[in-house]
Amino acid sequence: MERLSIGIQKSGRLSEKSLDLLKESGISLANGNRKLLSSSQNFPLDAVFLRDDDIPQYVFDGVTDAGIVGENVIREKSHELEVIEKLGFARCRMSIAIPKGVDYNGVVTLDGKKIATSYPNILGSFLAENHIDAEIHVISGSVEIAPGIGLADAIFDIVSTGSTLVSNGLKEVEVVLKSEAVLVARPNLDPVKREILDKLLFRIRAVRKSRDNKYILLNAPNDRLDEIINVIPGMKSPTIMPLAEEGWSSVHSVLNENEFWEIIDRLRDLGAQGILVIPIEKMIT
Ligand code: PRT
Ligand code: ZN
Repeated sequence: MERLSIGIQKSGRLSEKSLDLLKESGISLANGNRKLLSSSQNFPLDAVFLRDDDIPQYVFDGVTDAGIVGENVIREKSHELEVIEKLGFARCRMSIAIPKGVDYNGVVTLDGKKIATSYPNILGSFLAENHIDAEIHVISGSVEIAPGIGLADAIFDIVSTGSTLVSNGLKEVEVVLKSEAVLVARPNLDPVKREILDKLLFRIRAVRKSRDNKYILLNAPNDRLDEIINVIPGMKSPTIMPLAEEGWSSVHSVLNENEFWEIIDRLRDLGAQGILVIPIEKMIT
């Protein structure tokens, strides 16, 4: 029986959310002790636990068939991998930052400067595209301290909240890349593995969709029913059932997380009562 192997970060910012996603997709992994490899008993998938930087190469070489890794790492390693799906977690940006007291007048400010980074390829392409001649100084950790100790004039690194930059006296001046975790696969997987990957993808999409949506139940006075239904987008159209109490109906539908509070407020204004909001476990549309 063919199985699909997938590279997962062994420990770090991606590990837990990657495993959660597989778990919510109904794929059990015996992973108590984080061995190198864990085989699922209920889905033809083997998880291989790796350093995130190694995942693109492993997938490219066919050591694993697929992987979950940050787009930033994929771009830096520049292998020909197929990005199957963006996964919506580990969001960050890759930016250039300079000491906060230094004036910035666009990318030309970087001409002739020394920039410290662990991502020389992404930075190199950005500088080349903008015809900037700067020196790239590769360091592997704690890039943010480089300007403070006189090692570089600027840095290029991952930014999330920006607090690391602030606490090192730096300001973000160019966002070069936005990144999030992605599911990647080797191009030209054999058809059986491709089929397993498609099944996995179908489940991942159902899980992600359900996370974005809530099931809503409410009681509506019949004379405002049309207005209330207009406010609720729903998957198709809402389910409406008469209540035992004369003149009232029960309305069931699905709401997107993003528009949730606004819609709830409008529903209350229209006289909706007994509003219940329930998480959706899986959503297949
Ligand atoms: O051991 P291994 O090599 O597997 O892990 P790692 O240490 O290389 O990576 P890890 O676990 O730190 O990050 C994995 C991936 O998470 C990265 O490749 C990014 O795609 C993503 N990610 C998301 C981040 C951040 N957010 C993040 N904030 N990776 C790193 N950071 C660091 C950043 O380097 C900087 O030092 O956090 C600091 C900035 O954070 P703020 O919030 O202060 O701006
Ligand atoms: Zn790493």
